[in-house]
Amino acid sequence: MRALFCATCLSCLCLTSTSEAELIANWNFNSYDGDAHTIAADRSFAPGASMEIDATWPSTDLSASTGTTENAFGGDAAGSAVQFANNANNGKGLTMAFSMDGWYDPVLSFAGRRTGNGFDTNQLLYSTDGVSFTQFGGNFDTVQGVNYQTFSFDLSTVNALDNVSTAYLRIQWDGAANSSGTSAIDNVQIHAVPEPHDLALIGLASFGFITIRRRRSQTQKAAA
Ligand SMILES: [Ca+2]
Ligand SMILES: [Ca+2]
Ligand SMILES: [Ca+2]
Repeated sequence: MRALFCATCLSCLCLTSTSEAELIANWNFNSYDGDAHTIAADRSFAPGASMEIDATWPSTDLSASTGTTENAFGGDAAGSAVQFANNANNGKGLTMAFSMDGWYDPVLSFAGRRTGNGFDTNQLLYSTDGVSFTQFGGNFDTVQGVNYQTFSFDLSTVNALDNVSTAYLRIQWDGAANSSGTSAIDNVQIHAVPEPHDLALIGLASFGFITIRRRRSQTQKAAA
């Protein structure tokens, strides 16, 4: 009974030690050329995390704006940010694709800012197939100003994203008032929690069980 209890304790300890969220994808845009629609992640736990700006968004309405260290990961320089412009693009956006295989409870964060006439009625959407998207939470505003602010979205309640081979997060811009309206984002980070390794748990629990059995048998021998 005691052995079983201790084995359970070990399992709990193991679960606790692996429950820290870790970075699984990150874009700092410091090498963004101001035109490209496909932007590879600067850091990605599983290779291939990518950001795709809608093909219908003209390159002339994309630019490399001044970046920021707000929400920067690992001491990244401010460098550039990607800037989206023009109310003609209201309703278009960008989609990030990344692996959630072995991960759960994703959290998205980024630094954002906009001009007074920029995109102020934006949506975050998620998908597990890249085709059918569901809005997460209400509309959000990237807040007018020169200074960037950090925006964070905790998607841990969206269990459909847990452990999927490819998860999709989409930022859809809307509400720009005229052609000079812009929003810019920098330092996109996606964190998630690693799934506990079942085999490791079983192994550790067994180890605890054997150790306790051995200790008990030694105690019994000493008492005899
Ligand atoms: Ca451009
Ligand atoms: Ca940057
Ligand atoms: Ca979850």
